[in-house]
Amino acid sequence: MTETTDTIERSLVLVKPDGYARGLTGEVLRRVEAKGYRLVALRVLVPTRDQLVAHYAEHQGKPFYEPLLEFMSSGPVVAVLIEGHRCIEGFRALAGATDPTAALPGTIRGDLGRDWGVRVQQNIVHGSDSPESAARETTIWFPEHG
Ligand code: DAT
Ligand code: MG
Repeated sequence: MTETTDTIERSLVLVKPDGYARGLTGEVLRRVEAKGYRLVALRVLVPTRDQLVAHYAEHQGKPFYEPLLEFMSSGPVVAVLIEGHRCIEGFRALAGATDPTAALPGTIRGDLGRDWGVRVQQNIVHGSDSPESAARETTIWFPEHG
């Protein structure tokens, strides 16, 4: 039997208002499941300002911060808790680079996103960038799983 000491990771994924409005939720979930990750929890909601301030605390004061909060509260998002070994790194690889123009074809942002000439990049998805971020973000979007 193969033994592993790895802890199974969880990552917090958001389908952002642009992805939801464009009907891309299914395509994002399809890619997550095709990769082999498990969906643990899923919720459709319009984020509150408090949730977004907590979620994007690291970006407070940056030029795109207010546009980012305005964009993220502009409509429903789909919050998804995913699970699997190294899924934090794995989902970031599926998502691609932050700038959807530079994101490689084959990635969610590269295949489905583009620049719309606005002050904040609308790039379809969010994914936690570390185990610490994943734990913090899980308490914001899925307190029952935090
Ligand atoms: P990521 O979502 O790839 O982790 P991030 O955490 O640095 O990127 O930024 C959060 C979001 O803010 C990002 O998804 C899009 C937007 N953003 C980041 N940098 C930006 C910039 N220089 N100009 C416009 N929007 C930006
Ligand atoms: Mg980030």
